[in-house]
Amino acid sequence: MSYENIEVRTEAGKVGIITLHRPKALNALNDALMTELGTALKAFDADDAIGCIILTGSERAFAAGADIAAMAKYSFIDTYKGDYITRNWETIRAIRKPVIAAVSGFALGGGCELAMMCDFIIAADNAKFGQPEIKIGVIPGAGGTQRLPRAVGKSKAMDMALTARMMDAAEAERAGLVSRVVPYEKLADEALGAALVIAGYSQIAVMAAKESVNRAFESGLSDGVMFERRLFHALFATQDQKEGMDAFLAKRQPDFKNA
Ligand code: CO8
Repeated sequence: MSYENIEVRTEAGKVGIITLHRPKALNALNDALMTELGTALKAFDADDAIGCIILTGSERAFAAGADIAAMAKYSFIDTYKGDYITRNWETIRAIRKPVIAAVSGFALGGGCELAMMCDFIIAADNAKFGQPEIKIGVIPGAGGTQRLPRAVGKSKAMDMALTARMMDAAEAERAGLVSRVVPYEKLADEALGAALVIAGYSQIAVMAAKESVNRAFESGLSDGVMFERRLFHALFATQDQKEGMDAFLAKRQPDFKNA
């Protein structure tokens, strides 16, 4: 499959890497790009050999937001009825394998929201996060007002959504928006290293862990803990649980079969 707005490759046969590639518009997210991104994500998700996916951009921009030039002409009826802007944005939420966002440069508006839809964010030291939609007369539309406060708390989320100021990588790490910050030159290796670690584990356990952590944002504590417990119980039906525990006791490396 050939793409015009993204680049797609694999590493070590088990990590899928998707690079947003609209350099002239700082990777602004238009309908065509989001369609291609959804197709590529679904293809990696369906590929048994792939254990983890990395989503990244360029040094200057992960993505500077939804494409303002494409959006500017729409009326309320266009957006509400035709769903032109929003229709492709939810695909990433249905991906069951882990998706790591490797963010360098601007992650603004829909770009910040897209990064937050990934499972965790590794940032380069030049990363800048922001929800500046207020400056162009709108508000975040892909979950920014919901995921940002869950990540950084109400005060910082309000500050960013209301003033449109950007948060640098160091502040984003302190606030819990990103899991690690590395120099830009090390970003690709750091993300790949994390992805290879994940891809080395049992895919079933990895998917269960992702599902269970995500449940924390959808349920109360008791329901979430019960959901986790049932998934934990279910993993005892897998060969990988036997293999993982046997290997530990025999002091050898496990050989997971994803079964
Ligand atoms: N959309 C379209 N084009 C863009 C965008 C964008 N979001 N951001 C940058 N570009 C283009 C510029 O127009 C420019 O193009 P050209 O060279 O043809 O003039 C090129 O990229 C380079 O940009 P700048 O010259 O502006 O570069 P600077 O280094 O001076 O500034 C900034 C970089 C600060 C990132 C600046 O470009 C900027 O402020 N961009 C807009 C950021 C923004 O407002 N983002 C939010 C957009 S709204 C949104 O994301 C809503 C999400 C809702 C999703 C709903 C779906 C569910």
